[in-house]
Amino acid sequence: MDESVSTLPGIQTSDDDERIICHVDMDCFYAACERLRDPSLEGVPVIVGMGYEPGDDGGVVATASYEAREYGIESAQPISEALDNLPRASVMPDDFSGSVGFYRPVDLEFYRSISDRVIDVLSSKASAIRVASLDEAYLDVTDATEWEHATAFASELKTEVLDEVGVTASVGIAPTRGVAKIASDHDKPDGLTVIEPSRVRSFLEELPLEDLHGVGPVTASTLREMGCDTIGDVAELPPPALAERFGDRGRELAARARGEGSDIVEPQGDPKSLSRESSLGEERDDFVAVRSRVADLAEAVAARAEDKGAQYRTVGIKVVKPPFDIHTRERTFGGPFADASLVESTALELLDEFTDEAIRKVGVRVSNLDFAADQAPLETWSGDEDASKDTDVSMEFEHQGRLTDFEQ
Ligand code: DCP
Ligand code: MG
Repeated sequence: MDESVSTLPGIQTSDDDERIICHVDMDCFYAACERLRDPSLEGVPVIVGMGYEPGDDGGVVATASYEAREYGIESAQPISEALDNLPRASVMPDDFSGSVGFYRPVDLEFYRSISDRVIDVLSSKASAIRVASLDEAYLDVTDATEWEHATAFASELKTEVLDEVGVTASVGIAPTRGVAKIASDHDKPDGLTVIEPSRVRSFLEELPLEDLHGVGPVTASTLREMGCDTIGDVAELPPPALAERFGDRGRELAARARGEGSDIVEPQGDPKSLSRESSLGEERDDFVAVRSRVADLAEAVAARAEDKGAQYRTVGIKVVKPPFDIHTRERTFGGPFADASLVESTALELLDEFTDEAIRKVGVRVSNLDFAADQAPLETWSGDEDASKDTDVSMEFEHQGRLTDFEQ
């Protein structure tokens, strides 16, 4: 809980609620990258080998496309074994027919460049992102969606990654990182699985033991000896029995099997923006109350920026009108500053456009953050009309459920 917020009365932030965590994992990532470079590989078995040289049979399989997996080819398998299952194609992919595979050596630099582009897309959708590997990231999307819109949110995220980068992602949304990861894997490839808080236990119940993070073949066989066939069986075991068998790890397994786990997405590096938002109840039709809420949020955001030692150049607001129409407005100043009253007055001016409209949620954001520079003297930008501009980005948020770039 952010102290600077808890001290301000009347503000309920999403920190008080259950968080919405999204896990994104690209499908057969290295093979998907090879297909970007050579579209004729679309639809045919592709095998990417680590330590593999074209025409040779050394190295191991880094990944195989789903077509190749049907021939029993999987990550970490020696290339020589893969070649036994699926001989090397001697034709161009365009002339492909029959049971042959297209083998390619790993090109990490290229895959990294594709990964960066995917991460850029994902970053614009989340208030926090943790990149777990080249093809995998956790996103905190609590402020960007709501449970009832989570499926549409995930679907748009997938479409945007596909449109902008050209690769498919599987997405899982759940209240914890662990369950979100299981969810993204649940329906691969091109998967989309949303597990709302009330469904976590029933979702996990029937899944095989190996779906639980930290359970490999050895742990799975020990659990089977203890009478467990599913994750649900592990959740039912008395925790002391697990602790006796596995020590501290046993307690962790028990918690994971019950769907308990962290919902904190700890971002790498400095955030790109800081924002606070808040749902309105009774006061949604009372514009004086809406203004007062925005003023409180502005104060909270400025305090948070001060805590983090951040200055900002841009102040923005987000207004959500029923049922789910998101509008953002922002103003960028000529130099970085840190001034709570200017955040407040700017946010309130931007809000004026929505005077007396029904509003269900409001937010305030500062962006264009600067963590190093000393504060520029006020005169370098204040009152300088040319240096400040209103940016109307509402067009981006026209249709219902459209995601906002508000919480970058
Ligand atoms: N990788 C690797 N060696 C492994 C496993 C993976 O080099 N033993 C690389 C190749 C993968 C990438 O990491 O493309 C991502 O790993 P994943 O486990 O996510 O596997 P994929 O993305 O290939 O397939 P999936 O569709 O199952 O996610
Ligand atoms: Mg993957």
